[in-house]
Amino acid sequence: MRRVITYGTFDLLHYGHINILRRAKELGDYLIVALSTDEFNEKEKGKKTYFPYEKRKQLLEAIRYVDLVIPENSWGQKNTDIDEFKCDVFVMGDDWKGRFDFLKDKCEVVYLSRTPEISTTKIKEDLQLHTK
Ligand code: C2G
Repeated sequence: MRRVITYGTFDLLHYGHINILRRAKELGDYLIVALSTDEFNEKEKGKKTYFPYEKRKQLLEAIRYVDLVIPENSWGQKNTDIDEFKCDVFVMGDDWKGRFDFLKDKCEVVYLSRTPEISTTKIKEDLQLHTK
């Protein structure tokens, strides 16, 4: 079984996230999503999520492409995750291109193109415009 892993916050889940999860799953048979915890988001990413971890996890677990959701608590856990879950492929959007090449001695590293026109920031900005 070819196991794929990817990481992210996935807050205000949108079709750009679905696009990358679908393509990540196409690279194997089993997709693990390491979901950034609320604490990791706030302390390390400077992100305040709209939905808390448990809700974001619930949403991801409802996606047909996702087989397992685990917490992402630190930047440095990728090496141990790949070992622990015996991952064959590490996937991230190409906004991260090159940033995780150090994992290449453990598994395949694949950067997939982002869906350019959609982002959580854009959604929030559009909503603010429409509510004025
Ligand atoms: N993504 C995408 N298209 C978009 C928006 C996001 O393909 N329009 C992808 C990103 O490239 C990423 C994944 O969806 O691979 C999750 O995006 P975020 O939730 O923004 O994740 P990020 O904050 O980049 O966290 O340790 C790695 C980090 O946890 C990644």
